[in-house]
Amino acid sequence: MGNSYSRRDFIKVSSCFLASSSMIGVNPIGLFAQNMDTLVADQVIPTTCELCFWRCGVEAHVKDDKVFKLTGQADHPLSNGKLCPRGTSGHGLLYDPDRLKTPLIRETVDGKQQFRPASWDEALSLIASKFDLIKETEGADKIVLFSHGFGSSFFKRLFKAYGIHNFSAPSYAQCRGAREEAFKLTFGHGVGSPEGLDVAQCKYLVLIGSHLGENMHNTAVQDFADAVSAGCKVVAVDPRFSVAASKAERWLPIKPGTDLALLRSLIHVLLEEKLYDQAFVKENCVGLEELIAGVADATPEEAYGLTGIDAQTIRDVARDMARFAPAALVHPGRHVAWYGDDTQRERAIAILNGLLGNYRQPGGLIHPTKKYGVPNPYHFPKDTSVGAPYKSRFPLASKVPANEIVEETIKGNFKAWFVYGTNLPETLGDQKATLEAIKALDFMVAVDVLPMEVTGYADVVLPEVSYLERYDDLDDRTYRKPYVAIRQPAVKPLSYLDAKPGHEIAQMLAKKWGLAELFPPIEEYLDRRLKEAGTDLLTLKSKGVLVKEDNHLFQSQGEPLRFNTPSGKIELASALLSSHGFDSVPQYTKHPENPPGYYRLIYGRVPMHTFGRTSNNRILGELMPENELWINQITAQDLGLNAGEYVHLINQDGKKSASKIRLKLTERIRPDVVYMAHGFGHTDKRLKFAYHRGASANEMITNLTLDPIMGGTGFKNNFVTFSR
Ligand code: MGD
Ligand code: SF4
Repeated sequence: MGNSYSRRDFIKVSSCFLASSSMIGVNPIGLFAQNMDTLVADQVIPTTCELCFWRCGVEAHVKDDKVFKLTGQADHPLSNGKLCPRGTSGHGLLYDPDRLKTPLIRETVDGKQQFRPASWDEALSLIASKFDLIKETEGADKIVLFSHGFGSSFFKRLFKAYGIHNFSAPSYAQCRGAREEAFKLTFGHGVGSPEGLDVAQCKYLVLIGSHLGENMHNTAVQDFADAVSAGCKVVAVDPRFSVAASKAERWLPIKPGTDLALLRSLIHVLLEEKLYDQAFVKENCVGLEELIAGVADATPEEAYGLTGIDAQTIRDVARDMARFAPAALVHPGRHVAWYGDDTQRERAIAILNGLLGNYRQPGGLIHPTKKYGVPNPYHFPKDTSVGAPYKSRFPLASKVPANEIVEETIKGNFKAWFVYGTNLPETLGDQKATLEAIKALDFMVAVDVLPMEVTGYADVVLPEVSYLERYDDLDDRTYRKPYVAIRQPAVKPLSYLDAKPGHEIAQMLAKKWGLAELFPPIEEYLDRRLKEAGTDLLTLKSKGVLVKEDNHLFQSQGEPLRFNTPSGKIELASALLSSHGFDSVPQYTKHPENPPGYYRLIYGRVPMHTFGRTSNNRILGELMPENELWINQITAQDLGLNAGEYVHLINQDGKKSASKIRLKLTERIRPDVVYMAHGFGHTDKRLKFAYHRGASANEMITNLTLDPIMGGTGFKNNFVTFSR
C-alpha cells in the first residue's frame, strides 16, 4: 500500500478546518442556558438520546431553528418523563464550537504529515478504492469495523454486503462481555442492555462494585430510587463509599480484587445453612453437588482474611438475602472488565441468583424477549465469498475482543480499520499497543462528530452530524414493555458545517461499490419498515415512541422454566467450562498486591459524563470541568499531599500522566486505593475545552489482565504513585 499511509503520526490539525464559535453567530449555549425556562418553543420534536447508549426518549424544544432545551418523553419506557444530566445537555454537543467541519485527508507535504480538507466525493472515493485494493490483494477479511453506538447500524449492513465481517466494539472485552458470557453459561442467555433486572420491586439488593447513581443510566437509577423509597435494603460492596453506599444498609469496603472470594463465601453459607431455595434448585438447576464441593473451603472466616469483611457480616448478608428471596438480587454490574477472572466472578453472581430462586420473579432476574417487532423488508445480502471472519483465540468469546484485533494488527493480520464513534486510544487500555497497531495499518478511517484523539491518527476523517440533526434506524426493543422509537432530526444539520448523517455516508459509499440499491432514501426506508408493522413514519415522528402492553415478564403459576444451556437447566457447575479446561465452579486466585509506595488505581463514572464523549461539552463542563483523584486523607497526610493540590500520576511501569489531576482528600476510600472518573485528560488540542483538563485513567492502564475464557481486558491491576 502507499507509503504515505504506512507511518501514522498523530496530527494536530490547524483550527482552520474546524467550526469556530464565531461561525455560530450567537452563543446558543450561553444564551439558552440563561433563558431556558422563559423561552417558548416553536416546536417540540421527539427523538432519541445518544449521549450514552441507554437510548432514552427525548423531547427537543426548538426555537428559531435552535434546540434550547431537552426533556424526557413521558411515554418512553426508558425515560418516563425524565432524563439524566447528560441527556438534558445534548445541545452542548450540537453547538460544540470544536465540531469537525469537513472531511479531512492525511497527506505528506515536505516530509510532514498534515490534514487537508476534502470534498465528500474525494474522501469516499479514496476509502472505496483503498478498501477495494485490500479486498482484491489480501481479502476483505483484513478490514475491521470498530464501532460504538446505534448509528453504526447502516455501516454494518453495508460492510456485510461488501464482504467485511470483522466487527468489534469496546462494549465487549472492555465492558460487559464477561457478564454476558457468564450468564449465558449459567442461564442460557445474557443479562442484556438495558439489563433484565426487576430492581424496582427488589427488597434486598447486593451491589458488587456497581455504583448506581454515579453510573447514571436513567431508568436503572429511577428503578433503584423506587426500590430504595419502597424500603429495599441495599448492600454496597465497594472499596469507596459511593453514592449507592450512602443509600445502603451496609457498606462493605472490600479489599479490591477479592470480590470473588466474598461471593464464594456467600454461596458457601447459603449451601451450608440450607438457606437456598431448595424446591427451585431441585426443579431447575444442575450441578448442586459439584457446587457444594467446589465452595467447601470458602468459609466466611477464610474470606475475612482475603477480603477484610468480617465473617459475621458475611453470614448476616447471606441470611438476609435468603430471608428476602426471591425478591433478593445480586446485581450483575455493567462495566465488569476488572481483574481477568471476570467471567468467573460473574458466574458466582449468576449462581447466587440461581440459588435465591429469583428467576422471573418480582424483584429478581427477568428476561424480556418480546420486541415491538418491526420487520425489515430490505434485503441486505451478505457477501460470504471473501474468506472466513476472524475467529477469536478465546474459546468462549461470542464476539471479537477489541484487543485481540489490536494484537493481530500488530502482527500484520489486519490492514485497515474503519472506526465509527469510538475513541480507541482512550478506550482500550494499553495505549502503546493501540498506537503500535494503528501505525502498522495500511489505512484507517474515523467517523466522528468531534476531533477526538482517534481522528488524529486516521488517514481519512469523516464528520458526522450529531444525533439531534439526523435519522438513525428504528429502535425496536423492550424495557419491560416492547416499544419502537425514532431518532429524527430536531433541527437541520448546521449549515456552516459540511457534516453528514451516517446513513447518508453509508449510502454514498454503497454507491461507489455498486451497492446503491441497498439504501433507499432514509424516510422511505423507515416508512416502509413501519408500514410493515401496521403504522407509519408520520405517526412515529409525531409520537416519538409506540409501546405494546404485553410482555410476559414473570413466571405464571405452574409455568415450567426453560433455559438455553447444554443441560436445559441453570448450570451451578458448568460442564462446558470444564470441557475447555476451566473451573466448572468459580475458584478464587489472588491478584497482584500494591508495589511499595503505589496505590491501586480504580475508576468509575460520574453522572454528568459518559466516558470521554462528553468532556468537551460546555454545558456539562460547567457541572464538572475536570476529574479529581480521590485519596484517603490519612494516606495523603502521610505522603505530605494536600487537598486541591495538582499532581502527575506515575504508574508501576513508569508511565507518567500527560496532565495533572487535582487531589480530593476523603475518608470515603480505603487507604490502599485511589479513584478517579474515566474520560478526562484529553490530549488533542482541538478539543479546546477538554484539552488537558484532569487526567486520563486509560493512560495509566498499561497492564491488561486478560480473561482466559472470553478475552476481556482486566484494567484494575494497575497502580500509581504521585509526582508534584
Ligand atoms: P468514548 O471514549 O467516549 O467512548 O469507549 P468509547 O465508546 O470509545 O468515545 C466515543 C466517541 O464517539 C468519541 O470520539 C465521540 O466524539 C464519538 N461520538 C459521539 N457521538 C457520536 C455520533 O453521533 N457519531 C459518531 N460517529 N461519533 C460520535 C467506551 C468504552 O471504554 C467502554 S463501553 C467501556 S465500559 C470501558 N470503560 C472504561 C472505563 O470505565 N475506564 C477506563 N479506564 N477505560 C474504559 N474503557 C472502555
Ligand atoms: Fe441520554 Fe442519560 Fe438516557 Fe443516557 S441515560 S440515553 S445520557 S438521558
